[in-house]
Amino acid sequence: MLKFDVITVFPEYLAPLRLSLLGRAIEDGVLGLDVHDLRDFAHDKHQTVDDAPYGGGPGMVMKPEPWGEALDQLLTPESVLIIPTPSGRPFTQAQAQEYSAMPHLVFACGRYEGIDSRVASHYSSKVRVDEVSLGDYVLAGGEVAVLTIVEAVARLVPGVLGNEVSVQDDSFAQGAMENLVEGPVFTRPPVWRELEVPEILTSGDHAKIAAWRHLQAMQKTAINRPDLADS
Ligand code: JCH
Repeated sequence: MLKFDVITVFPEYLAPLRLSLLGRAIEDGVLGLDVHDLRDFAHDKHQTVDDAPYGGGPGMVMKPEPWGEALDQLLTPESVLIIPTPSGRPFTQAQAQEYSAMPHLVFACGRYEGIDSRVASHYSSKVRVDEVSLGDYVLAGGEVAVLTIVEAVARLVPGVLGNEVSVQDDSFAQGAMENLVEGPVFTRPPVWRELEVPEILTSGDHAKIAAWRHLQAMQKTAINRPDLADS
């Protein structure tokens, strides 16, 4: 069973993880999820989690001590500690696949200007620590990144999706669709607001349909994702 632990100063931010697909998987015991309030690990009267940055500058930085208390309690040698940050390595589908086979993922959600860097340094000698970025834009904290990463990982865990083949040919899935985004998809009705479904999709010629879909995927990739280039 893949267990997720999330540490945050806004536990309610993670509530959507209990809806829909993931909520069912948690209920069924296919996934585990616990969300922890960082302030519960701060022992001063005001449960302080932030302080001014050494060296000056704007904003506040998260103090290391509450993180140490929380992580000492939650991490085991089998855990991976994932820290969302705009300065992390870009999160990819390949990484989602790797995480989906692991037993325990612990997420540290920063706020303010981030977490004192000694937290990542300290735990790097004990467990795998991945600093990950969702993309080149700045969020207000790690929570939304964790919603994204947990959803991307959880749907790859056998028994979560319910439809095991449909994860195979997703855009970005490694293998099946080599560096292509998915082309357009259609369902009933055959005509909607004068727009017709491409005739080939109703032809019943599965080889032709596959070739057409591949061409559509290549065209959409060239237009929307020239960075995926080559094949
Ligand atoms: C985060 C912030 C200015 C951080 C605090 C914790 C991740 N891909 C991605 N974008 N943004 C994040 C992210 C993750 C965790 C935290 N912030 C806000 C603001 C910073 O440096 C100038 C750093 C943002």
